[in-house]
Amino acid sequence: MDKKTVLSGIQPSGSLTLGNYIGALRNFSDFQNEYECYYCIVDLHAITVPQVPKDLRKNTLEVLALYLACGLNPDKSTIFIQSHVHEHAELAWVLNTITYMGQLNRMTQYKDKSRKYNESINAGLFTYPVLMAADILLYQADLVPVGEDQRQHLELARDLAIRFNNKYSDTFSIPEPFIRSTGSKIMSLQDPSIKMSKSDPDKNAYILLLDDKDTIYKKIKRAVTDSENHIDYNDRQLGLKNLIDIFSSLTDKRTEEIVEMYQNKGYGEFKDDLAEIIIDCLEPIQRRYKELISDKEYLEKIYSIGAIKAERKANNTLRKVYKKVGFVPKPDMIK
Ligand code: ATP
Ligand code: LTN
Repeated sequence: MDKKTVLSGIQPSGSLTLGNYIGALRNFSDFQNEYECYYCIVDLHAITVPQVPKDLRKNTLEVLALYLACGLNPDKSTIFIQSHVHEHAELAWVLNTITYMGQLNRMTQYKDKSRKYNESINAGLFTYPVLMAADILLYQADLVPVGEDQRQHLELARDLAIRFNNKYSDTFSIPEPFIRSTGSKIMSLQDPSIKMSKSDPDKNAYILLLDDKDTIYKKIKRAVTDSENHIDYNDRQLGLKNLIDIFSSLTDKRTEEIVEMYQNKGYGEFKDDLAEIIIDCLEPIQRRYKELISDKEYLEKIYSIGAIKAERKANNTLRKVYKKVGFVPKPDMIK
């Protein structure tokens, strides 16, 4: 029987956070043995908000090295850079023509980001979810591991696949999100009502996968809690709830177990232990990352092979799409 397909992507819009890791990246390697996997670094998405070109280039390689350091195996998964496969932008164009403005207007990530970057809102930020649908549908993905914040975008990708299939005949697989019940939305350490985000201007709001031990320790110590001085997991103590979620995600202990463990203990002891857990989890990743990031030749080899493999599959889908919408096939001699 044919293997099912998994696809996901992360933007190289900054250094990756513990939220990116718990919500998305740490799940990626779990699929490698049973599924045909495609993991991309979505640089076309990243330029929908202002980027400094040399930082974008650096962050793209950093995300690639972190993919590998977190266990992605290039012999099993296709790992590539989105802008190397031109089919993404081309399918996005076709999908734009079957997307309703009203649907895009309802997207909460667009609303949030347009508020945040109110001086430089561009059309790309508005059509961002259509490009994401193209990423997914080009590879006929069945499953898309993401954090909770991407659920609405996944719904749009499904909707566009169904609409295209109904209009032109069966073309795309209908993708499902893979979102875990714990850890799918890690919140800011400074404001537990908003999600931890790599583009937060407050550095204390997030932990980076590449933060050193002291920084991790300090950031956890400074994380906002409350004055109840009692360890519990509820919606009144949101800061603490978020820290317990992080603890639970990294240890596989249930939240009730953690509350029980710290019953007669203070926040200080809980935070010390949590910082230790995060440091122990990130230490091997950072070690492997350091080796990889200094080997530019190896990284180039990985993304070159990835681009060739990805393009093969993407082109196959795009050719079908172009034919179905009525474009004249390109003659062999100019392919
Ligand atoms: P930006 O701040 O630039 O918008 P981001 O940190 O939100 O970026 P993305 O690159 O857009 O991250 O997301 C990559 C993956 O990480 C997505 O699957 C997303 O759902 C997941 N993710 C991002 N932030 C969190 C979080 N705080 N908790 C859980 N998952 C997250
Ligand atoms: N939109 C996602 C990043 C992203 C993605 C994808 C995730 C772009 N294309 C395809 C999964 C599949 C985000 O903002 N986190």
